[in-house]
Amino acid sequence: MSAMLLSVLSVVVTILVVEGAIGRPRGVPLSRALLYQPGEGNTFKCLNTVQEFPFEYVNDDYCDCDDGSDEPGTAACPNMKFFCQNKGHVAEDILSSRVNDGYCDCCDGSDEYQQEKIQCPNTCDELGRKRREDLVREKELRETGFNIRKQYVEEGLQNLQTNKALVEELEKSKEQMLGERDDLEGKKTEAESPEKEAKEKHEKAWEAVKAERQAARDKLKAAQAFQQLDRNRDTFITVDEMLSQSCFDKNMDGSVTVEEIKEYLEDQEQSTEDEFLEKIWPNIKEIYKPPVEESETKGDEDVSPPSPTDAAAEEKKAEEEDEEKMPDYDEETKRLIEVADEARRLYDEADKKVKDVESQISNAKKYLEKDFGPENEYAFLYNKCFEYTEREYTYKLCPFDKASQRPKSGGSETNLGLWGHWDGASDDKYSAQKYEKGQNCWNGPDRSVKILLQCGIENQLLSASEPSRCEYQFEFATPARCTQPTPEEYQMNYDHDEL
Ligand code: MAN
Repeated sequence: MSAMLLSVLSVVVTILVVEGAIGRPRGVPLSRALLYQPGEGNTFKCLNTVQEFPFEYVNDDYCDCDDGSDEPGTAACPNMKFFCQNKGHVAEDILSSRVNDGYCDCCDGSDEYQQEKIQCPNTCDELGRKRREDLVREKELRETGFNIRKQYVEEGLQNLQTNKALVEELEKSKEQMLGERDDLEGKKTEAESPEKEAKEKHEKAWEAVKAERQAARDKLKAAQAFQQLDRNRDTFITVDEMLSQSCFDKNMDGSVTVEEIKEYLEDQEQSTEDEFLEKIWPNIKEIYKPPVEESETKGDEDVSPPSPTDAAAEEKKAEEEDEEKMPDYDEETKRLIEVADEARRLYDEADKKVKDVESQISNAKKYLEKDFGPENEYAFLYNKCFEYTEREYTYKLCPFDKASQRPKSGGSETNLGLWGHWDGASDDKYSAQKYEKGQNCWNGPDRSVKILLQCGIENQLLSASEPSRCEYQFEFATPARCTQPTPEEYQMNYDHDEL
């Protein structure tokens, strides 16, 4: 072919492959346009290899350069990028394999330039308009959120200062309260000592009375037993008289023997009443049962109304019970008790005040110890809870405290985890939180939740899921997460370099 013809052809091909007024081959972004200018002698130098070809080889649908750079606008070279200009919307790179594959990838339709396969309408203006509207909305949302966040920061700072001042103030009051409590404790001890003494004196006297009564009752019982056992009324109790009483069957073999009786009778044949009261009764009083009278052996069918004897017995029993009750303290002891009661009341009151103030200090300190974000912007969420209900469960998040789950159908709440730490990536630590050490999962880990935070104009639990068994993930929107939209961020989006 003559040089003249070649040069004409080259111009024609160049015109064919170059698009736009700036003149660059199809599929090349503006930023790389200079690399696709015909070189000396109308050559193209492959971008990453030392190969060189006539410029008309660019986009001739045949892969010449080993790095594929000669085919930016066709599918000829594998794994290359095709640049869609997408005027009116956002430019993008697509895989070169998608060029002319019969599917519209670029909104400007430039990837399907062989129109016999498919005709792609240019939807960039429409998409661009929608996107710009979305961006305006997003920007507004971020601005609104950021303004709320500013209030949170202010409030967080105020709360921080208030709590700091509160702790100082409470610590001071606590000192004073401790002094007052010590004082009242001294007064209490002072009042309790005579009270204790007087009460003990009264109780001791009562113990003595009780012991005396018991002794008298015992003596009476002993005398009655003597009368019961002395069957022939000769003022002696003999071995024979005792032999008939089954309660003396010491070894419980069914018969009472002389030896058994003699053991109780201190080896004697008989005993006088005095001797019985003094020596024999202590031996038998635990096992002695009065002989059963004829009338008492009657069957159960005898259900006659209580006899006057029964009523008397009841009365006696009541009297005895009354006798068992300690009489009221004397007037002086009562006065001492009253004085001590009042001292105790005052002390308890002061003690309660100390405990209350301690609990307030501990709460305020807990607040101060928490990391509520770089500007305390998350402090606003402390002591608040948020819920999200899905198909099966209602999930609850109380930021900086705990997360839980309860079945919609009723039933108890499951602890999914307690506040652990901030859990975002190292360059964005405050973008996520971790709640951990929740209720153990059967045959699994302790339940835990990761909270992904996003900007929103309201504090809201947006979703809850369980990506892995007993490991949950919540999405939470909050103004605290909104950063100020920078002009650059939105500039870049509106004024695309290819527009
Ligand atoms: C409960 C819930 C579930 C969890 C299972 C694990 O049903 O806490 O979220 O997957 O226990 O056994």
